[in-house]
Amino acid sequence: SVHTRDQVELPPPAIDNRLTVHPLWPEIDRISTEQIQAAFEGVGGEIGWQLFAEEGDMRMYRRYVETDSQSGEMEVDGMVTDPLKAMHKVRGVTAREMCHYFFNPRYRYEWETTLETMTIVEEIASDSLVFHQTFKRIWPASQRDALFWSHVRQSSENTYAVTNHSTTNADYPANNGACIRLFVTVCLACHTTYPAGEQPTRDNITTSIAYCSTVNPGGWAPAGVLRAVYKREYPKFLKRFTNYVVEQCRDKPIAI
Ligand code: 18C
Repeated sequence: SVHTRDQVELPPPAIDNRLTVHPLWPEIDRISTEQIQAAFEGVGGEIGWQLFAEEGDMRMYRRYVETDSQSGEMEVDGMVTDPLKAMHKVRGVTAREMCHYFFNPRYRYEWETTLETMTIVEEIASDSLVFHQTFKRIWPASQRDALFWSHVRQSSENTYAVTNHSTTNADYPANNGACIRLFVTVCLACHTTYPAGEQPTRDNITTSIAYCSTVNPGGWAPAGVLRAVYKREYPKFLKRFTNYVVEQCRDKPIAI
């Protein structure tokens, strides 16, 4: 069959064989499966989720969690590691397209406003990469960096997800220079629907998005500043990213 260059690079519908023989495969598979399941669970039945941003179809919830910076145990007046859960609905783009733009490093600088630098540390497979990123510094805290694997997969029909999770690499040691290493677990899970009996088109598809994120700042950061930053940055990210994907897809053939 004939593929355009762009179609070949879309998230593959099945796990890439090169991933399943990589040392990180068991961890990538386990954490991705857990994260995708949790992303679709919603906030309805669970206690402690607090709505903090709402705009159109977008809802953002957080849970207050503070942990001890040494042991990672829960603690009062510790380091802020509030989990975030966001729900959104976007018309005119598919789950696969959403995940393509989130996963593929070629587009990252176009929608990710917190970035200072991004390096591809390892290409594990077509569906899995390892990244090193540095972020813009927030006064008065030290600059942060992160090292994480990123994996995109189809999890069921019309459902794709990207999971990012911190890892280590001897060539990128933590806390050895200007940056403090932060730890991140992020999942963008997307599910596309369209009317039964119809073919999917830009005019009849809707994609539901669940974005979950837990960031451990990795060292001291003032709690008030940190909560103010994420309260501003998460809504900004999700609006900007989804608008970006809608714009990119507008005149392209649909990729379901
Ligand atoms: O998921 C997102 N992006 C992915 C691709 O980049 C990937 C990234 C994960 C890293 C998230 C951590 C970002 C920390 C940024 C800190 C600096 C922000 C500077 C902004 C000021 C201009 O999965 C989208 C990610 C959207 C990020 C929203 C911000 C979350 C902030 C969480 C707290 C960070 C602690 C920083 C410590 C210093 C604070 C005083």
